[in-house]
Amino acid sequence: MEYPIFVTRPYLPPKEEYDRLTDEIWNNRWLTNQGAVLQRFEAALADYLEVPQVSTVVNGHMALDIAIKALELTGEVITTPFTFASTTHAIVQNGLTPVFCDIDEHTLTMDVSKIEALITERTSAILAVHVYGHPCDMQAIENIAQKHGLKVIYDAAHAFGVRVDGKSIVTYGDISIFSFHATKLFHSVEGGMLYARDPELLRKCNLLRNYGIENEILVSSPGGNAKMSEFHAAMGLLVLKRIDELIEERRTITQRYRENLKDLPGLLLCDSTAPNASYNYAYMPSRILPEFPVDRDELYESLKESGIYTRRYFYPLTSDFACYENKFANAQVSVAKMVASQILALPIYNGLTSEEVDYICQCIRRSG
Ligand code: T4K
Repeated sequence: MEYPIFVTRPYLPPKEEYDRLTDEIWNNRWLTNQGAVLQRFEAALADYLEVPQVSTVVNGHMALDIAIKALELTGEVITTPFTFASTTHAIVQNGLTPVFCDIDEHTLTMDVSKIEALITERTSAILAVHVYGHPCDMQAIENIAQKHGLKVIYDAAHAFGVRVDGKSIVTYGDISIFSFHATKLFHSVEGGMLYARDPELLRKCNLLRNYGIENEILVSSPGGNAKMSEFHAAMGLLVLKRIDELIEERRTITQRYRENLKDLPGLLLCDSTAPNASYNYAYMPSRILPEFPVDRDELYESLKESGIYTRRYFYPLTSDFACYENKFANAQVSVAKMVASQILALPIYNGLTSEEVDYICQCIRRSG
């Protein structure tokens, strides 16, 4: 067994394969700015996702930033506080106001029945998150957005490989984004991607990742630099080759957890896969309910003493971050607050062995 056991570990492809691609990069002497490897990576992604083209970027956060800029959002954006810092910060960093919607206790995504009450004349968009890779109620969000003339961005950072009604989850909303961070099921060390069904909008995203440069003399928008390098694209290409096997291995790990912990009172393994969606087994979130003998933080500490580093994804809520100094204290997010106080993401990654899962489960049982 490998100690400590982290909440996640990046999958690494065979080193020789990466070496072959870096040799190619060396020979080309072309390191970034839409090089040959990146073009192959984008083509492979488009092929896997069954879309005409995609726009890769340096990370998921910049993908969100570009999505907000490309859609020219203004005023208020309705969003979830039960997410990683990036989602809320991207809104705030663009001079917009996040308006927090509570979450559904079962799916842990935005409670769509509470969105309309939050819409004002300043609302320009809904930025929803497919938390842990579980799809939001996209039909309801689409209906609300159409009725009120709002744009929709999906933060699909956790949802690579998920399909809804037979289509990649990235094809929904005005723009969807992925994160390809090292801690993700699918990664390119650092990286991210945008997709927009409207080719003009996707073109705008492409321009925004490269200073708005159309050609050597025409600069059409004040964009920044969010281009992915050849080295990152090389890693992405190699991980993508194996993505289906990686998802399958995680499915087996998830099943073992479920089998081991199924009759443990007070510990709920979150499972909210919609009947019309596939799942990618990106995370192993659990909720430590009041009937469990110890609370979430006590369990977190006791597992740490046994060398198991779980994470409280997502606690605290982003609306409670110190940097926002009670700005959002009035947000009506009681379900999100309760879930954030109970949530514990258990280790899951490619290479986590059955023995390690059994050990983690034994330690959980012993703590209780
Ligand atoms: N939207 C959502 C909903 C997101 O969850 C995220 C990112 C984003 C947007 C933004 O996407 P990016 O800009 O990041 O592409 C991690 C990731 O850094 C972050 O990508 C991810 N969400 C978030 C949920 O998790 P931390 O601060 O928890 O990472 P860290 O460094 O503590 O790593 C977690 C564990 O992983 C470590 O304890 C050990 C292991 N690890 C980590 C790294 C980096 C390794 O074994 N090897 C490694 O190289 O945020």
